[in-house]
Amino acid sequence: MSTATLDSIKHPKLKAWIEECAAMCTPDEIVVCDGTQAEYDRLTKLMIDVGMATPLPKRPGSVLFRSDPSDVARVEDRTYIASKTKDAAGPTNNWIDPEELKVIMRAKYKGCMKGRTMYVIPFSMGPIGSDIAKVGIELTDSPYVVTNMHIMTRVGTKVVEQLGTDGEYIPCLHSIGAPLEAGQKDSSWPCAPIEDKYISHFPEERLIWSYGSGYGGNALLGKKCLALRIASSVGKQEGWMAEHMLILRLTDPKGKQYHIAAAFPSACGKTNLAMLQPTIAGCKCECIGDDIAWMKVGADGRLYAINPEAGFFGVAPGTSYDSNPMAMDSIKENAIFTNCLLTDDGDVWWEEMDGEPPAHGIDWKGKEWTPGNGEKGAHPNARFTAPAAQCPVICADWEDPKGVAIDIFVFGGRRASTVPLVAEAYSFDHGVFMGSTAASETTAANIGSVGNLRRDPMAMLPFCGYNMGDYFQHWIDMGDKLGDKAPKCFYVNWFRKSPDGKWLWPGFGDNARVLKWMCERVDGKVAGKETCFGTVPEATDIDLSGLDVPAEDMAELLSVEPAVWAKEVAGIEEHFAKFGDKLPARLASQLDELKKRIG
Ligand code: OXD
Ligand code: MN
Repeated sequence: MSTATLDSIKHPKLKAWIEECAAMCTPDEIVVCDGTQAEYDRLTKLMIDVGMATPLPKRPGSVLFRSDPSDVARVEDRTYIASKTKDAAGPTNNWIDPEELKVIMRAKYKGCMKGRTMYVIPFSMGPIGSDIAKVGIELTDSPYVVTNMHIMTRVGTKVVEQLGTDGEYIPCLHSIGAPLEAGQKDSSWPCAPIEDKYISHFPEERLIWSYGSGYGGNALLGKKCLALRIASSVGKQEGWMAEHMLILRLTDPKGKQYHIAAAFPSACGKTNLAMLQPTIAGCKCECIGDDIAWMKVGADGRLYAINPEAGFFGVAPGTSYDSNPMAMDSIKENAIFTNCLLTDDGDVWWEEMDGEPPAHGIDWKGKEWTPGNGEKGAHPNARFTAPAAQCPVICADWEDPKGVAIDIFVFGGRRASTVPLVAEAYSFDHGVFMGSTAASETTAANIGSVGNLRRDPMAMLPFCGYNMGDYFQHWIDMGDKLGDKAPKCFYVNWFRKSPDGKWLWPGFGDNARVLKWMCERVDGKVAGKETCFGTVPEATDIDLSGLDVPAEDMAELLSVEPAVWAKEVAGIEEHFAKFGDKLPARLASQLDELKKRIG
């Protein structure tokens, strides 16, 4: 591991910030991370030696962690946007006055790293040196965070070099909030109780302070905190977009490429779609990113997207060779698993993995487990962390700093009823309307109840760092800027069920059939049927070759019932009312248009 000390940092402002944080948090030592494999290996060994991590002989270079049962997901209730005014944070964020929050958090940070090491992680979101990339510096007392950040971002000395003596960086302070007294035995997942956790963003200062959690987006601060909450606010100011979107490339049988950026709420199959393997002949899909897209208008007036991340932090349960073979192949080695079941032969397992469940294992809580004992083997939000480069279908040019020109935007969510398999928006404004009214049944990616319908505009509800009314306006402004080069917008619902509760659409690789229809629409090759929701395909225009979906299921999947939509309007009105005069007039008129189409 690097033994670099603060002396290696030649950036006076950065050094002063680190020293100020160290004086507050009082770690026993400070280590500046160099991002090398040796550093990764040494930290992993350290965590194995103290019993935090379990090596997995079946997966070379991989380890398993079990978190504290109170620290298993993002904590939206404890996530704050601390802008100067409440209005700047808007009605969908938890707002608190920045100075008031700093007083509370400084008291928590005081001495919080006692008995621990403060790691300084210099990281780049996006290829180092690219003009789209942004540098962050995370200070953390969690070695688990360091190894995860190694995979999820580009960490290293090069980032510090690139900063020089006065480069711009986003300061990210993180502590698990569990100081160690001399002689005190550490727990295998130290963290603070839920009511002491704070995941705080100061968008005006471009600053992140996180305290009390060691899990995922609460702690790996490059991901949700920087690349979405802070970046969305920076993007609004600078005229670009930071979105909760996967990016994929579809190549048709003639070799024509289409780039698709798709927004779905957490744990709704973004990673599966990002790595989709088409079940139809001739179409090829490759992955560029599975969670976040940063998009800027290029010199040719088109919208170019990069994946700012370097790895996948995917939901494990439900991932299998059936649902996502490419993810399964990405995690054969050099992966970190969190809250999965440990099998007796040193492998991991989770619900809905291929084949029979193991006869025995140790569950995510560290208890003996057997199938049918009434407990989940893996937590529903158990995760794998794996380098994107290990994905067999990662695009050869996924790190091209220029990015890829987006042809298609897709919005969606989990809806058992109401929303058809796919619909195309009538215009970019209508696409923004579809995205801004997107609704989905809640999942385990956040602590809270699962299965309730919530409006999750552009899948950004937990991730927009400013007033969502202004965010909608930003989308409309970007559409105006892009004009006829704007991506075409679609809405999908892979999760529609029959009245007796059976899935109507097979999903996964068969979703390529829907993507194919979208590409044909972009090229003006197929007609569609106008409905109050949008243009839906004729059942015969979806390529169903080799697939056995009964005609009545297709009819149900593509049906849009005006009477059902009339009820949906009430929910949309309630949702829009939250934004008061921040609701763009053009979205209000889109709602009027929808009402007129319903009749
Ligand atoms: C994620 C999430 O981890 O959206 O990507 O929760
Ligand atoms: Mn996500």
